Amino acid sequence: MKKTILAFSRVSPTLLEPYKDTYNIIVMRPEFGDMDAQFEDAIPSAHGLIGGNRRLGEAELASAKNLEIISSISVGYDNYDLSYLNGRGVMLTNTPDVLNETTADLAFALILATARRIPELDAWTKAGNWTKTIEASHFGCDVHGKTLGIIGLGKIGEAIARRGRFGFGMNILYNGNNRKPQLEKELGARFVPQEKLLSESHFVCPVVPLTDGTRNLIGRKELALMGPESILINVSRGPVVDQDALFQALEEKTIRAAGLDVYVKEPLVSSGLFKLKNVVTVPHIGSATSDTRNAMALRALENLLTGLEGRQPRDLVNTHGLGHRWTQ
Ligand code: 8YV
Repeated sequence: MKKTILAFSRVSPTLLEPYKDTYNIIVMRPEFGDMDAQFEDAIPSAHGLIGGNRRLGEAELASAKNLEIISSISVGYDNYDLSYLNGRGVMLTNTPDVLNETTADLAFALILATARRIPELDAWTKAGNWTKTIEASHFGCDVHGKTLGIIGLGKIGEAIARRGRFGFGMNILYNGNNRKPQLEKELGARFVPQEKLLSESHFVCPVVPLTDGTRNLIGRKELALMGPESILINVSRGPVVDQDALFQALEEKTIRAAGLDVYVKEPLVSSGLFKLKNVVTVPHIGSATSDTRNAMALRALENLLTGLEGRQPRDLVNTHGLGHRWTQ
């Protein structure tokens, strides 16, 4: 009996083509109609899912009696109800590593864009306002030599820190669950209490997964510690930051600016943030380059096929949650 693979978000048509003789392949596409309806129609037959950007838990998967594995094309897996998947014995895999550098590039794009007010001054110039030499009111702030504070020095945080240290001669402060002595040696990174990081960093960058422990990690108190010369950069998950508190801090200029790639609600069609000049907003593009998204899809495909063949996938997230099934 051929197992069924459901691609529940847009994947390249060529990704699964080579496997159509081995598996029944269903690829959801917006042009085929309502995506939720396509998912509900296809999910009862699916043995393996591949895709991203869709919340999946009991409500969505109760009818998926054949489901063996969800291969997420993402490094974050807060979209998935892990305890439900563990109870069902369903494997969940993600795509770590392949997007670290691309996401770190985006973080630095936001650091530079906010510091030097690029989007604001681009619009100002294009509106024909540059009629005389610019003045102090158009000045930004430096990045080189400043202090970059990273909360969560994981793989992506490390890539950001490297850019800061070796690219811009920045001083690196970090906080998080784990000490990184090698990075302290290599980058001169200093582990400091979060309060010190927030009060001493010119750029504050939370790079943590979204968990109950990191939700609203940056709230009113933390923003108040940052001060009027500091800039918040968020390329992790929107709910890591109290977005209402951030709006107020930006509006009242109790922090200098923010560069945001992620939001509490996505997609974000309208927001008070869009009216503020001291915030740069981009639409969750951290991993959004062709090369990286292709690499992620291939990594997810490898995980999916390995799991459907009954072997342990490289990027199994819930190894322990599946208990006896896999020996570590
Ligand atoms: C996904 C993301 O990469 O990888 C993640 O966790 O945040 C996203 O950028 C993207 O949505 C593709 O699924």
